Amino acid sequence: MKTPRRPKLILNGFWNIKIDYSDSGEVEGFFKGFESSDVVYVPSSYNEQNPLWDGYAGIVWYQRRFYVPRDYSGKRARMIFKGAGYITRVWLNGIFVGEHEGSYTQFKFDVTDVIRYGDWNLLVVKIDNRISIDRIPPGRSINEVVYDFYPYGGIHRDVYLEFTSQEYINDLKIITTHKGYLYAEASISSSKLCEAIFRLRDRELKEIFMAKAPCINGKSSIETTLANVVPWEPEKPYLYTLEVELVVENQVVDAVEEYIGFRSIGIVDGKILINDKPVFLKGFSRHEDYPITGRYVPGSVLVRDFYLMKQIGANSFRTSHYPYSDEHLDLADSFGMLVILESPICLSGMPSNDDARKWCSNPIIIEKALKMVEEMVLQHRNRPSVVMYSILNEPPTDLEECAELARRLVEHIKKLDPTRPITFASHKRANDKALQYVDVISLNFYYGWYSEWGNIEEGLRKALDETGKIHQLFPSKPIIITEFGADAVIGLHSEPPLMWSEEYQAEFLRRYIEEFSRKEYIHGLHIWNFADFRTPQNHWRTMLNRKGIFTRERQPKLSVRIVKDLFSKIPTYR
Ligand code: BDP
Repeated sequence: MKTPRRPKLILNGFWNIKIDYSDSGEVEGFFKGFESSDVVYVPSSYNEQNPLWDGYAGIVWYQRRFYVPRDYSGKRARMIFKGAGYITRVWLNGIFVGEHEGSYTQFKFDVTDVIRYGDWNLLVVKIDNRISIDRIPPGRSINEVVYDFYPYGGIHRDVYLEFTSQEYINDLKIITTHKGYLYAEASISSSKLCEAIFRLRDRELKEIFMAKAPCINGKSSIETTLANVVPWEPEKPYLYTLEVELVVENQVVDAVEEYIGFRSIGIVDGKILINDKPVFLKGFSRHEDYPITGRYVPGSVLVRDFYLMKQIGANSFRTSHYPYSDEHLDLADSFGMLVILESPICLSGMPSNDDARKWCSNPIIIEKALKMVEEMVLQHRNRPSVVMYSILNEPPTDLEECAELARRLVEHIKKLDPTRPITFASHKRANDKALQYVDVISLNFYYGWYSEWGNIEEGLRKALDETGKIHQLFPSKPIIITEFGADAVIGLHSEPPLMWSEEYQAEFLRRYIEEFSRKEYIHGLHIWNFADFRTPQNHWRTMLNRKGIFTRERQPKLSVRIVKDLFSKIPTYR
């Protein structure tokens, strides 16, 4: 939900920071304000902003002062964090206002009664980014995590204060089809009689539809079917604006909006249908990763990423391995990307079956996992670009306990949003007990890299063989290859193509794309990865995971030309 008409105080910028190695800050009263001349920039992870903080995953305190003009008093004030973590605890003027767990979804605290109007305010934030087995995703220490990406911490995304009247619109839920069906529902906080005005505007902001609906039990909704809408398509991502105004006692007291697209998704006869047409998802699994800014990718870099993806002929990506920022997904909506939105539950390298069983059946973990997928769905469910949810990455779902966790996640999301198919990225092949629960099967393959190394043809044969077997087990479920790739260090060349050279990566991707795109039961190919990204330190990484076809700074490797040539021959609809 977008709120351009609401007044805001942006709290990005330079803050003070203090590292709290012994977690003594709460006892020592840091929340009332602490002494420190160290500086950190928001939004961005803290780790790379000072070499001394690199390699630290623990507790840090952030603080800043800000002035709130007197004009805002009498309004309702909420402080919004678009993404911070892993655990964020917040104090305003020494008073605790709330806590949130998880780094990749937004959270809000009502601070109306704590703000000093016409005065300076002190905001203190405690970030707890300790790595532990009971967190999502789990780990033991900074270099011993079950996932292959650097555990950045901090206030990664924007922070601001937003003001509304006492009566306001809490949330919007929108459902459309490419045939012009529109359902829009506003959740409303108001104890007074009220109504909402829904207005749909085209790209030129011309009003093409208007309806009013009363507030009933905290909601106001409309349902209609419009003639002659322009559908949202990957090749022509037409966006309309839906504005909703809240009217109390004949006054418009709040207004919000959403960019919406008319599009439908379906799974029929083993195919993925967008607007009733079978689609092929070609693109990447990505990361939000950039030098120095860490888990925050600046808008200008995102724009470059989208142009690069488009120029290669990609129409799709997966938000591996966590929900991406609103800016990132806004661009996906406007560039026509078909997005698989993935939860932060990444379990690639669970140390042992015993650990995995305990983790998957722990009621506290299950509750957290359900909450995290719920927050992800509620934040992004109105986006035309989001065409599928991925609940997990590489879970040990050959184990009953983990398959049961997958089943519960599917059940929970289906209740929140029955309109989108669900998948997860599987690596347990035919032993995976959770494939039965999902609409689309997603498989990750590294044969020819982690096994059959140096022998692409042998690896490819194995990958094709295993995929064929899974297709036979689930003939009505579309299959996507959500990861396949090989590391290449830019500038390393070799004839014949040897591992780690640009040639080996290019050859690996060429052969996988050629063979898999021929199979009629394969409906998508996502290369691992769009760009190189930072990982924990270990003996199988050269600081970065180098499976990007672009470097971390977004410069092309040899593969880019090969992939572009192959992707451009695969039509979006087929
Ligand atoms: C897969 C994981 C991904 C890794 C990749 C790799 O899903 O997060 O980065 O392997 O090893 O298993 O490159």
